[in-house]
Amino acid sequence: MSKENPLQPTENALTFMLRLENNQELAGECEKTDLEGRLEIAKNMDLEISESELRRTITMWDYAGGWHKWLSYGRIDQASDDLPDLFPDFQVTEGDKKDFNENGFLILRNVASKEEIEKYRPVVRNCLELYNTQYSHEKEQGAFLQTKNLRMRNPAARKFTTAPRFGKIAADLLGVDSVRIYHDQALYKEAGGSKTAWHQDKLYYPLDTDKVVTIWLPLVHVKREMGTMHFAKASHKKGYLGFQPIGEEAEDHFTEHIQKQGFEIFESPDLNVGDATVHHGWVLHGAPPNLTESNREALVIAYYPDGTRLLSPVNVYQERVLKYMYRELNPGDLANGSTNHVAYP
Ligand SMILES: O=C(O)CCC(=O)C(=O)O
Ligand SMILES: [Fe+2]
Repeated sequence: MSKENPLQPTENALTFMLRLENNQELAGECEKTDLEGRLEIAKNMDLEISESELRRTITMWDYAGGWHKWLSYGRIDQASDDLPDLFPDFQVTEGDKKDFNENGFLILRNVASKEEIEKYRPVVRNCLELYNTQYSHEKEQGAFLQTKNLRMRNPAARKFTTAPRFGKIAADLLGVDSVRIYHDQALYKEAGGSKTAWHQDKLYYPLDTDKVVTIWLPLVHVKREMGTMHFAKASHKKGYLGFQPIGEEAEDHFTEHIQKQGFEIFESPDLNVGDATVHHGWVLHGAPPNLTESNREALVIAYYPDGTRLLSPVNVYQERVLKYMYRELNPGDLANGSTNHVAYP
């Protein structure tokens, strides 16, 4: 991920967004001005925020979908009517379930048709173009572009990321009747974009369950050199491996850990449009840089069982998630926040 760590919002920007939500008069003032004016208003409230901090915070943390109006970009209300329904008609086999439980990841072929993915690809691209904050023209090399919570942006994106086809795959692999979406995210590794360090996803999630699964769905044909994922086989069985937020340090730490533990590394093969990989919340995973001239376009969706409860946060990331994503809830409550849609059934 980029050096700035795009997962990190700033407290000031988050505080400003929450105040706008809870104060109509202030929101009215902000509506009358432009981005610069809004940053000036924040400054007068003792909240010093840079434009890029505000953009990044809104891009990554706008769970309810109401904050992006504070960027100059506006929003797109793309309709969903002419987009294909992705019915829950993909069969996960008993062998798939066994492999997933044993290894902590899985390659699934043809979860969608090429036509289906091609219809949705521009929808995801639109969201990225409007909301992403770190385009490569601002950098020397290609960036790793991340835009979260597309389902909150417009009906077209929602139809894709909340599709029951993907929800059923998650439910079947977790062995539960019903799943909710933790988040969805467009992850575009531009040509030259850097590697994804080894990490465990569940580190960030204040959820009282080990049953977390992410579907990683490429929107273009991806070759190994573009940065398909790699996994440390069966590492999910060890559970939490320590506070190692994604970054250079975690990369070094886990590289050594993998060697010591003797975990076999599985490199995901080339994936066709319509294929996907799936990984467990505790499995160690990462991806190489994009060494090609094309963008590696992918969408990821993370799920957990409906009925899961919230944990007391054990790190700063989980604290933020509780405060800003599950904002109407407390530790011990069911993790059924209004933005965590039931994706299946
Ligand atoms: O796309 C990548 O390179 C990383 C994705 C990832 O870590 C995830 O989906 O959990
Ligand atoms: Fe991950």
